[in-house]
Amino acid sequence: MKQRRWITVGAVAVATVAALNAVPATANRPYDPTAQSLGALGQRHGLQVGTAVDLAALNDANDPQYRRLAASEFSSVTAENAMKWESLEPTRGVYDWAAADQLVEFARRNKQSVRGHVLVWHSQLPTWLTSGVADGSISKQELRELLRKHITTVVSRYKGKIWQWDVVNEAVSDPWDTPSTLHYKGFWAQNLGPGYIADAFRWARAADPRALLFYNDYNIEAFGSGNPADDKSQFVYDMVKGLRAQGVPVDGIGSQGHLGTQYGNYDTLQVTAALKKFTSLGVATAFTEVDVRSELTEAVQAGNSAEINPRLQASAANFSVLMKACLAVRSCLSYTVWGFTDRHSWVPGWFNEPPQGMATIYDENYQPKRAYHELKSDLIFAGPPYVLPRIAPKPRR
Ligand code: 9MR
Repeated sequence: MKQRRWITVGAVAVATVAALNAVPATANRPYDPTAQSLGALGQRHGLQVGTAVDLAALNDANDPQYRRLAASEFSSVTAENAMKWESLEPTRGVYDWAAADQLVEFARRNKQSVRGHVLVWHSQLPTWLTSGVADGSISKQELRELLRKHITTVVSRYKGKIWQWDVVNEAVSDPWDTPSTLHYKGFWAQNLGPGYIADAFRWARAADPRALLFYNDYNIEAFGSGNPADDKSQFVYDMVKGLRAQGVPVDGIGSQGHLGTQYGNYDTLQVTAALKKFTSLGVATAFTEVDVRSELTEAVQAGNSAEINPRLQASAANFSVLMKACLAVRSCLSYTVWGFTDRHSWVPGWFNEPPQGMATIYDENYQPKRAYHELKSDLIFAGPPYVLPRIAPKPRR
C-alpha cells in the first residue's frame, strides 16, 4: 500500500516535470530558448522571475522601453517604493493608492504575480508618524494600533491580488552597528519591542488568508559562524524558528541579494546550503532584491575596458550564483531583480564614496549585459534530476 502510494507520487512528479519541460516547438519553427523571456524560461521550473518597478519610469512617455521590458521580460513585479507607508499615507488618515493600484493593474494586464513590498520597515515611514512618536503626541499604545490599522488596511485592499507580502523587512542589525552583537534594531523594535514582528504577521494573515507572508532581509545569502551573535543568517533562522514554534504565520524568508563585485561573496553551493537550511524550517524562500553593484573608479568612468570587463564578468557570476542556488532548492519560489536597467537603479544615488553603479542586468541604453545572458543560460540548462519544479507551502493559519 505504502509502496503503491509512492509509485503514484513518483508518476505524478515525472508527469509534472515532463509538462513543465514541454517545449512549444512547431515543425517549421524549432523552439529557440534563447529567444524566450526570463519569465517564460522561469516557468519551465515553476519559478517566477521578477523585477522591482519604478512607477515614475513606468509612466514616463519618453522612456517606452522601460514599460515594454517590465511587461515582457518578467513574470512577477514588486513596487520599488509605491507600497511603502510614506507613499500610501503621506498625510495621516489620507491614503493615496494611485501608484500602488496602477502597479497591481499593470501586473494583472500582463499576467504577472505581485510581491507586495513592504508592510513594516523602519525606513520610508511618513513624517507625521515618526515625528508624532518623537514629540510624544503619539503614544506607544496608539502606535501599535496605528500599525495594526496600516497592515489591515493595506493587505485588505489588495486581498487576493498579492502572491507574497514582505510583512517585516530588515528587523535585524548588522555586525557594523553598535552594539555589534546582533539585535532587533530600528524604529519598531525601539518603540514596541520585538513583539511587533509576531503581531505584524498575525494581522497580515487575518486580512488575507491566501498570501504568502515573508520576512525579508539583506546579507543572509549564506551562513557564517553559526553564532546568532554575529551571523545574521543564523539570527534570522532562529527568529523564524521561534516565531513558527509560537504558531506565528511566517510562510517564507526573502533573501534580498544586494551584492557587490568588490566583496568576497559566496559560491553556489554555499548559497544553496543556506536556502536549504531556511527551508528546513518549513518555509518558502525567495531572492527578492537582487543586484550586483561595482565601484566606478576613475578608470571605469573613463571607459577603460581592462577595468570594466572584470566587473561585468563578476557581476554576471554573482547574479548566476543566486539563480543556480534558487533553482537547486524547490522552496525557492521567485528570483526578483531590484530594477532591471542601470538607467533606473537605486545604487548610484545611494553609494557615492566611491561612486558605485553597473548593478543591474541591462545597461543604461537597455542593452542586455552578460548578467542577463547568464541568467538565461542558467534557466535554459537547468533541469532534472537536480533542478525540479517548485513546491510552495500552504499559507499558514
Ligand atoms: O530602491 C529603493 C530606493 O528607491 C529608495 O530610495 C530606498 C529608500 O530606503 O529604498 C530602496 O529599496 C530598498 C528596499 O525597499 C528594501 N531593501 C533595500 C532596498 C535598497 O535600499
